[in-house]
Amino acid sequence: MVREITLIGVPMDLGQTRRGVDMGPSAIRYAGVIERLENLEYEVKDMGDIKIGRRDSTPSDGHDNLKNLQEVEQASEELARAVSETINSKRFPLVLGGDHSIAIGTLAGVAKNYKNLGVIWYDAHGDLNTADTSPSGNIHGMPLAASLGIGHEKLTNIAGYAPKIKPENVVIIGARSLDEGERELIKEKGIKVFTMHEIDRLGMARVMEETIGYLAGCDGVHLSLDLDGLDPHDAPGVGTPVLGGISYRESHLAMEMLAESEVITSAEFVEVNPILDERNKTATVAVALMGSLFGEKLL
Ligand code: Z70
Ligand code: MN
Ligand code: MN
Ligand code: MN
Repeated sequence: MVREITLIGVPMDLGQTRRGVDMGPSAIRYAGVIERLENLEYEVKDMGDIKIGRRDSTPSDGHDNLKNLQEVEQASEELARAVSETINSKRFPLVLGGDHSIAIGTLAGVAKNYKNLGVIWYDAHGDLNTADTSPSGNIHGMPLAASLGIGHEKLTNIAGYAPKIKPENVVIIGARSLDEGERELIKEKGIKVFTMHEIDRLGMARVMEETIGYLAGCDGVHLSLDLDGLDPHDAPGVGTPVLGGISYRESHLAMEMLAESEVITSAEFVEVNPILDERNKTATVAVALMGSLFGEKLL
């Protein structure tokens, strides 16, 4: 693992309609992310936050089912530049959200630096909607589709190229709330998904072994971790809690196995909403998982 980490905060809340997720980066910093990583002997630089536009500041101009499209597009371009510059200076980009729409910009910045990027999408949701299939018009339900080159050109073409990733290089872990259009896309593209059913049946250790094996041909692997992948008992501070999720312990095991395999080359932790949280529990869980991802050991 690269020993130099750059933190990039993205106080984005325009990809969905609940307020408060824009405070996610602050909550994660308050939970001690820098100290946690410095204790593991990383050199950590916090570059601060990407600027986010105002909610509903532009008319929808016909993009009826893409809320705040213009502002999401602008922030994604800026984030993509920051992430790519980080990788160019041989540092590990650790992106703090913000809602999951930020993955569009993160992946735009990451993928241009790899020939065959893998992605682990740790989430209760597939985030595989487009304006045509989305039940909500919320762009945070679309970033994986956009990164695959599917959806509105303003979202698929961030940083001037598309697609960012290939369907055969994606693994979704923790899915338990998929919309009909997402199910169809998963089947059509043959995307690898470990739903909660497979996690319960196989156990997290086997799921992670298979995930790491499945992505073995990739020259980099991005971890996109939505805190709602965890069970709401363990991570209550998220906008869209879904019962029956991945436990705190299973999540630590997953991060520890990723650390041991040394496959992860960039990461983001998203959807932390301190307004909906219990005493900053979810940000604290996020930081604890980062500890394991970056090599913290129990003994
Ligand atoms: C639903 C939609 C979603 C995150 C909720 C929900 C999507 N499939 N994504 N929370 N992170 O509106 O598209
Ligand atoms: Mn437009
Ligand atoms: Mn998500
Ligand atoms: Mn989600």
